[in-house]
Amino acid sequence: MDAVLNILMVIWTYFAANILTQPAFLIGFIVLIGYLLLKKPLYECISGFLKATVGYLILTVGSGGLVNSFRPILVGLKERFHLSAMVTDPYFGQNAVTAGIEKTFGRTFSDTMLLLLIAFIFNILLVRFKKYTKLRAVFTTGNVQVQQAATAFWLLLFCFPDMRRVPVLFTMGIILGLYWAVGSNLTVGITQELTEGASFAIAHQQMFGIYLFARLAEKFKDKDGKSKRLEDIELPGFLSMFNDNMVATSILMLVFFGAILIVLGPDYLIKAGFMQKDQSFIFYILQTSLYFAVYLTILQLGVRTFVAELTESFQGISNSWLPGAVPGIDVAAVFAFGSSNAVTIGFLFGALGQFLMIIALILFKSPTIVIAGFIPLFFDNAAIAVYANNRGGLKAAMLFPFISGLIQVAGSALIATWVGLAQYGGYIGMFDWATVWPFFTVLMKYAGYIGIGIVVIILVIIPQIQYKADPEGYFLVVEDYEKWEEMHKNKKVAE
Ligand code: ASC
Repeated sequence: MDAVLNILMVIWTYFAANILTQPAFLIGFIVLIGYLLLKKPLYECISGFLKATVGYLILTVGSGGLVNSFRPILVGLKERFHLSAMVTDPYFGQNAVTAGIEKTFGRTFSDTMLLLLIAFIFNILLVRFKKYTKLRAVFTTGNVQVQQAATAFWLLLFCFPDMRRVPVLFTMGIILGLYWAVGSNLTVGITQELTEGASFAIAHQQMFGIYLFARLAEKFKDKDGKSKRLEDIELPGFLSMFNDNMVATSILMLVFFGAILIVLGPDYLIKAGFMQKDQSFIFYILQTSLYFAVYLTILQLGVRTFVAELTESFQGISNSWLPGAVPGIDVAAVFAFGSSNAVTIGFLFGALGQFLMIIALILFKSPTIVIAGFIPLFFDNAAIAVYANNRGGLKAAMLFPFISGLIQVAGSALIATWVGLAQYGGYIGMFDWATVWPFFTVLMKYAGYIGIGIVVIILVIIPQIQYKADPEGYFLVVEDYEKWEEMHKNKKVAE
């Protein structure tokens, strides 16, 4: 019996380490299976697998390039001014958990893979029984699931320090599995609208945030339901150069990162190994800032390469195994839809919000000072702007990332100080983890096991409310987007 279990465990671990936590391959295999189920010729199945995997890997090059080039610049502020501050960044957050978990709770977290598998299977089952659960999306972004599992583990132990290994696994499997399914499901309708039926949802770290702001953005429509979106604006004269996304991104990033790099100064940049000794400071700034546009373009190419494959092949899976379901994928995928300038605007207004809140933390002598990490700053707020612009126009695309920026810093500082993670130097910092999860933590800390029950009930009810609000369109938006659009138009005319 033990031997069988061991073999199973080895297979699981292999699957989790190489596929489940590697979204490029998970998406690749989903495409392969989808095409096989559609009974396509084998060579088309293999082509699909390759295009999807290569496309996703290109996306990873783009988003990894952004993170690796711009994170050190922001974190550099901490080193340059010898600040004792916490960096909001999912990887710093994960490291902080690893560094502190043994000392704080006397535990190590070696069950990550097992937990991911439990939660993934639970997510699939929830979608399989969508007739009852009303859940339509499967979370496939394994790299962020690992970071979330680490943070959730800490939060749970903070509420229940004596909970043993198996109950911890079980509780987290249920709560995280539900959060993934419910959060991703929240983004189904708004993403279908944004992408005009590309049939995917978001599986990332700001799903509740995106949904909230996308809904609030509707308030910015004028009386005839229209909104002035970024793509509708044609700037005149010399400003017309901003109509071109690549030019606009380059100029804005030159100003933004140029200012930060000047504050850091050439001496520090050379000492820290960013800049070569004999390099011109001006050209260093120019090149570094322009790389933003370079990586953004790469990222968009990656998305365009795999999304078409995913849309087509997933029909194989939704025809047979998971009717009416969509895959939840990395939030960066939406940067290839809607207005590209929204991405830049969201990033900058998010930064404005975050910087203002950081100043407030300093002025009010907060025990925890935050250094704005690049990942929450960029990926959360750019995505919020893309959705807000699509539904409410330019003003929404500026206001909501700004508000999000304020909340990300304030929420992260509060929760990380309270649960004792701040002292280990990092917190995940993404929107949902500065809002939704602190709320869950309060519930569980003060209401104990009843709190766990309340969290589960809240999560279970959310898709039911969504369904009740639009029983006719709720599944149709996934199953037949064109028909849904038609219905929607007629409804608007009737109104
Ligand atoms: C995250 C994280 C990343 C990025 C990436 C965006 O939260 O951990 O590596 O965002 O998923 O494409």
